Amino acid sequence: MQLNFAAREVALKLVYYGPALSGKTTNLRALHELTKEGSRGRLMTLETKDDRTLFFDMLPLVMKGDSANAMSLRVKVFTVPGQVLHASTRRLVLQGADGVAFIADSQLSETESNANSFLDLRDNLKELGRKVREMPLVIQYNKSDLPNARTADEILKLARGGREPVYTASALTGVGVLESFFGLLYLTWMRLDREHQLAQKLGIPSDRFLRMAGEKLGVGEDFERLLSACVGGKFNAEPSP
Ligand SMILES: Nc1nc2c(ncn2[C@@H]2O[C@H](COP(=O)(O)OP(=O)(O)OP(=O)(O)O)[C@@H](O)[C@H]2O)c(=O)[nH]1
Ligand SMILES: [Mg+2]
Repeated sequence: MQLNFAAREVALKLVYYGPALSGKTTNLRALHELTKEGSRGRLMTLETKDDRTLFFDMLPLVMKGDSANAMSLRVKVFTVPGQVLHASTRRLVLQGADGVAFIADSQLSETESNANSFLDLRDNLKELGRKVREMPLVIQYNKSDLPNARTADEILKLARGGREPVYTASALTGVGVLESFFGLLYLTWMRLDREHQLAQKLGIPSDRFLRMAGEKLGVGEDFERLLSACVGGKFNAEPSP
């Protein structure tokens, strides 16, 4: 997080992590589509010819304060390149992250690459002197539309076995994209508020945060619904370590 009182701005960094081809870039494209012009900047993507991210993607979002004196919230959403060979780039992108969305591939055949990528996330955080358990984290099972995807029952079992909010998604059509994003944004906000009294600094009470963020991003959604859209239906904003 960066707090810049002179510019009246708080900047957060969210990172979409996960194995190659799980749909991280696709999530960012959908997020870009679903947010309104004026609150979103240009989506930067850098890909090779087969949809593979070479370095990273980045989508800047801004939630402007209501008056000249009010603080604005700027969120930069990054993706890492999932291909194994880009390990050092992933660590670079992960640096300074305030929250992570782990985009897993729902296909049963991808179980091992999901697990390997999660270990890679843990190792990279460790290298940066941070712990995966202490990072605001949501898990998304993407590509749920594919025929060999895990069933809802299987994902529910996985969700019950962990502390993090879990979402199912089909990012190609935008399903589950906002739910995962706002889940992560809220989790990150709650954490930073506990550590840095963000609500007080920005003058936004935490119970109004999500609604405000949604309005500024032009997302006309019922936020109770967004939060309860995680697998199992109960959003845990303060997962205990
Ligand atoms: N059927 C289906 N295909 C998807 C979905 N999400 C992404 N894809 C496809 O999967 C391929 C890879 O998607 P990307 O978003 O580029 O994957 P990535 O995670 O950014 O991959 P790297 O950059 O290599 O790490 C593309 O052809 C997408 O169109 C989904 O929900 N369902
Ligand atoms: Mg990509």
